[in-house]
Amino acid sequence: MHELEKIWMNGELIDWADARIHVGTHGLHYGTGVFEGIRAYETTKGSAVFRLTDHLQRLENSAKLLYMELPYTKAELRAACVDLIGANGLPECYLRPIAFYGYGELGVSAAGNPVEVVIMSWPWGTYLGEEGLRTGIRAKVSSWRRVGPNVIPHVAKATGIYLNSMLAVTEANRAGYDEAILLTDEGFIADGSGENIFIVRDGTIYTPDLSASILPGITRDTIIQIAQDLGHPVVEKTLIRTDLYLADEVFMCGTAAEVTPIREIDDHVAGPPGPVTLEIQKAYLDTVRGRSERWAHWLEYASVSPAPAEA
Ligand code: PPE
Repeated sequence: MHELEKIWMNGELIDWADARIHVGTHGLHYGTGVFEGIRAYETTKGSAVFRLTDHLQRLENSAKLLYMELPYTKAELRAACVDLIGANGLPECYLRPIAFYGYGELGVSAAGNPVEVVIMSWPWGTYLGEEGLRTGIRAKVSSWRRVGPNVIPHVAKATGIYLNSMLAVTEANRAGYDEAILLTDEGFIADGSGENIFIVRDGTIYTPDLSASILPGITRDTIIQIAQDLGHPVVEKTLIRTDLYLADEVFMCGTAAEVTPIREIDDHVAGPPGPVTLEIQKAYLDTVRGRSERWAHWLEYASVSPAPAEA
């Protein structure tokens, strides 16, 4: 991992190497944490964090679903993210706020454990490779199903739920594919291990609705709005596996993955990235990089002072 200078931990900016926790931490044993993934982009107006407040709102929602009370307000966490970017001096980075039940009592009930809050930042290049972004990736429908809404709340970006994603992506990678596509327990299309999914057919864009065991992705929401604004009809509905195979275009999206085309699914060729995918990918990158006035309200700026001159 590319280490930076500082990590924000429980209200303080501390040195990277000092951000440690005890092995008896509740979240380590039971996956009782919630987190976010946020990107900051270097723009002509400085470091712009994309939809920071929306990500922090989702963090707050995720905590609520885990009966967890965050010891910091959204405004405090927002300031912490901005301070961290400034302290690390890297205008283009990935931010990872995480809140988890800490060290106190072991036993499944989280009661009696403090809530620890940490924010890391580091440079994260493309999620599925530079080439994947340009020419598309190969995906495989996973034999692992998504957890249902009454198993673990999939609306929460909770650490423990990612065991499901880890199994799926590992299986797909071992079979020679770049990414997994997970189905719901009922067999409908849900999402990727770390992305939401869209298909294009006959000029309409489709994506699974929020009841399909998916994370309410902020990139998903962004793309729905951008696509509609560009004049494309977008329909959120239940999709079946064969919709993937018969689609004109398929792409995945997420903070880390941005807009990644899919060129092959289960050995069915979807083809090179199509015109709608490429149009949306460009519009998304223009938006996050501050080149679109239309969506300028989604950018929240952090100031990064230039590195001090060498003495
Ligand atoms: N579904 C899942 C399962 C998911 O993990 C993500 C984010 C999304 C959808 C897209 O959500 P959003 O980022 O709000 O558009 N996955 C994060 C990476 C996970 C990882 O650590 O690896 C991310 O993109 O930051």
